[in-house]
Amino acid sequence: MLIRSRNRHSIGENDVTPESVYLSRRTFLGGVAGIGLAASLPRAALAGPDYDDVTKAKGPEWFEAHLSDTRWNAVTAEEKITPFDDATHYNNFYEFGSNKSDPARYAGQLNTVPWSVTIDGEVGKPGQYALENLITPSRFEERIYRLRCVEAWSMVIPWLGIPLADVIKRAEPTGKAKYVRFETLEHPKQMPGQASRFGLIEWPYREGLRMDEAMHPLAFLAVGMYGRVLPNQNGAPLRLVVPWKYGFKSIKSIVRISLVESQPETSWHMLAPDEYGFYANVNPDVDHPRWSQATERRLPNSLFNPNVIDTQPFNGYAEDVAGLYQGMDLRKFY
Ligand SMILES: Nc1nc2c(c(=O)[nH]1)N[C@H]1C(S)=C(S)[C@@H](COP(=O)(O)O)O[C@H]1N2
Ligand SMILES: [Mo]
Repeated sequence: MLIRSRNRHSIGENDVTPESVYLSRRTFLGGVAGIGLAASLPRAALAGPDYDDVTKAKGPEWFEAHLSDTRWNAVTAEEKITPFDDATHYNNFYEFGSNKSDPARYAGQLNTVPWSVTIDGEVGKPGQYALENLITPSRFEERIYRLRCVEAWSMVIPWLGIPLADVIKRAEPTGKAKYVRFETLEHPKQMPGQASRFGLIEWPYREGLRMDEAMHPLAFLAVGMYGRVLPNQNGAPLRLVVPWKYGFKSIKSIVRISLVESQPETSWHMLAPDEYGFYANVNPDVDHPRWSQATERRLPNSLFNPNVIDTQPFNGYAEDVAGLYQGMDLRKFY
């Protein structure tokens, strides 16, 4: 099994900053859950983390009910979790505008309840599924992942959701299913960026994965983050998270998942094929034509503390995913 708690750098009792105490507790819980002993933990420990800087918000009833059976810390990152305020006020979601502050300002207009997702193409069980019916057959998991944008900034976010593979398996892909194609809602009334004449993207926003990428245990469908329902600006009510790829692959507010035979068109690739590839694996050795990808700004940062760190191959998940690309020229398939 490829998923395990990343406690290689587990923190000792003697590190006394509140941050590291916090992290070591989380790493411990992750490790225990990872080897199947969670049932023997005291109930309080199973209640899940308390992200105290978070603006709490209740999700739909099914979401709140399903939370109590979450597998917390299913995957953890060694780094500090990005403050909630940064993760929700520095966003890319062009449906609401192209400035980083636009999604927080305008995404409240998006109506996410009720929500349904069409599953079609090369599947035995096509249909239009209410979001809750798509998600609740699986247990919620918390995945603390690095998110690395192609623009060379990054964050660490605790997502809540289920493995993408669960949804795909339940749809019963046929032998012809080679790729998975995703589509965001198109609704110019609620998504003012789609009504703008200056938009660059041909709506709806679309993304795709190769079948083996989509079935990889790290590929994730998020419905929440920081222990609560997903804020609209982060892609409510359903978004993809593919932690080893540039952020633009992690499509938000998904309404359609299609299993298809050939490689689908994807939004950023359509817009600038020389700059954004279909694969978009995080790679410090292959620069964007206009900037280096060797380093990244880890948020939060400032002029006085730029907080620049080295970018890792596959965003630090090489051990788990490099095998998917064996024999491929990653300069050609960027
Ligand atoms: N539908 C849609 N999905 C999207 C985008 C978008 O503009 N529209 N932006 C992408 C980009 S470029 C990034 S970096 C991430 C940002 O996710 P975050 O705002 O939750 O950090 O969302 C991705 N998903
Ligand atoms: Mo991005």
